Amino acid sequence: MNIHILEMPLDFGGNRHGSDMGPSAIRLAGLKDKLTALGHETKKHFSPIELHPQEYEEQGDPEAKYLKPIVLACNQLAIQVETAYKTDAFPLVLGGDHSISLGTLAGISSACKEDEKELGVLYVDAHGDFNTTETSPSGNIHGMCMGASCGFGIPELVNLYDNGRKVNPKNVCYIGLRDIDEGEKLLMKEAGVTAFTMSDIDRQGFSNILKKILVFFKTHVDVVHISFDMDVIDPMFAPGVGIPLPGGLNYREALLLMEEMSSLRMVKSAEFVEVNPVLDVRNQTAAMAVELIGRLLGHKIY
Ligand SMILES: [Mn+2]
Repeated sequence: MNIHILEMPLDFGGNRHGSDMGPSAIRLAGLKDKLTALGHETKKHFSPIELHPQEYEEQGDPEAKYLKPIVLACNQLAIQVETAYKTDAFPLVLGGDHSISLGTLAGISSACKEDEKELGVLYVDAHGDFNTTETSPSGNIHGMCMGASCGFGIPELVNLYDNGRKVNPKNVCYIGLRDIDEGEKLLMKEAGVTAFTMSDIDRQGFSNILKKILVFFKTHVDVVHISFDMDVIDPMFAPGVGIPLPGGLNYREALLLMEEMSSLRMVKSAEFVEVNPVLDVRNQTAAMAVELIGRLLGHKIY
């Protein structure tokens, strides 16, 4: 497969700086060698954005911090994701904080619309990222990106790149949730997303939840995008993230999730976000991201 690696060194969406170094950390952890060993081509690898560091940008509205530079960067990313998809390449987006998913989803959604394909999203995250400026306690856009992609929130985000929502919330499946703000919880329920929390995993068992996820996508959509926030994984295995929360997926569960999604043969794009090398220990979170990408793109043990 031809893979376009799109690096998004952008950390405007969250409070803690450092995820702008995520793409370099993933690169250093051996992404290219991993993909090449799996027989993939990685001729295109670049950053679609030209940005000043956060320190030199205006924060702007405290209810939607750094809105302007985020919208600009996400528009640039959307163009490249759409181009990759249309040339039969796999767009692999490396964050950066989760706000970049606004651009990835805008690009893939636009391509799917033209193709008349129904798009679904597997959102792998400890958090809902479904706030609006009204419900957000922080004004950080990385906590609003999924809500806005589903059509909720300020017009600058909802209409980014293309007018209206990018994905039908009924086609969105969450896994790994363990911290959701009250306001966003109501909105997620109203929108009708499917959510598997860590408690669901504890009650039903991980492999049963996996089966449900595969059935969900087979019965709802034609194309799947994976949005993978490294904070879904327990900080014991992935300490280098902006908001570490105990009680997450373990190493093997995360790898198995990617293997199963690979076997579905419907995943046409993916992003791995919130790797923060400043908070990491010996680059292990970035190394784990490389392992996850490998499993998603065909690595089998036996
Ligand atoms: Mn997130």
